[in-house]
Amino acid sequence: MHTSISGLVNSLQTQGFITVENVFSDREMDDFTRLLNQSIEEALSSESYKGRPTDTLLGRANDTVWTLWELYGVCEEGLRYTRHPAIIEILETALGEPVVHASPGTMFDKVAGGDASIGWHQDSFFIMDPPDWDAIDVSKYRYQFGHLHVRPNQMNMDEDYYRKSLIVRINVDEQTSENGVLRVLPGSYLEGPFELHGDQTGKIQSAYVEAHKSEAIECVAGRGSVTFYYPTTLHSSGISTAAAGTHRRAAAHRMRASSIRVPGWEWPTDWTPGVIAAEAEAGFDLSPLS
Ligand SMILES: O=C(O)CCC(=O)C(=O)O
Repeated sequence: MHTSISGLVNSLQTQGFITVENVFSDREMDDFTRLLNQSIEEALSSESYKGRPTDTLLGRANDTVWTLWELYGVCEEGLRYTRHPAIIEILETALGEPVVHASPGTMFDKVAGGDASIGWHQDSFFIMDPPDWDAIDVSKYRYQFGHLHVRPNQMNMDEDYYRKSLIVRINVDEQTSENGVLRVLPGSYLEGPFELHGDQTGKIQSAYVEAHKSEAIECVAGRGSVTFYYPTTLHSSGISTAAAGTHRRAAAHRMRASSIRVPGWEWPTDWTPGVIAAEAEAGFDLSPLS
């Protein structure tokens, strides 16, 4: 890598995000695209796919498929792309210890003609299980694929747990201003979750966005690059105005420091990568990085 790992991590900790170009070769991204297409086609061909209802597994934008939830749970062969040595090294250096999956990931595809756009938000939840399902009111949480999305004000935070986890976004296609690139507000992750500022209605976050939106950065990135960001980095993305047929795929998952424990909650144990620390895999073409 041209830039040192410590330089990258320093920039990540200052800005809240970084993009590392040329992590994957075109051949690797061709293969990942094939796996993603195969999962979507297989899911579309029946009402449920690998135990998940297709209509909740796939999200639509106009007549395009724009999200594939539970990405690495259903596209098992794609998991190896999360094990690239450079990805694991950056995560372990930034989080200071071995890392495990905090989410099975989602593929986001801004297909030209789709109307998918996302307003400014933080990814301020953890996917967790209660020790006793009968002891909680499930309606107070977002329930998805057998687990709960637990928000910062629904857990005891004796430190900012969101600084102990990072989103990894594999840019399977080029990300451009025209095709619905991810936008971020640099440094916003340092605010922590806005809900902990007493912001139950979103007003404080909106005021922050208004004051800082002129500083927004478009994460324009090449095919095969990887963007890392802290979950409380404010981010958004507009619709694609690119030429017909253009895809803008990105595969995003969250990794956490393996030692974090949230009092009163448990990490899901039904998917091995959420339990066993990730190790770098061999077999990647490391030449694009050198
Ligand atoms: O890929 C996108 O356009 C949006 C992704 C996003 O908002 C998220 O990962 O939370």
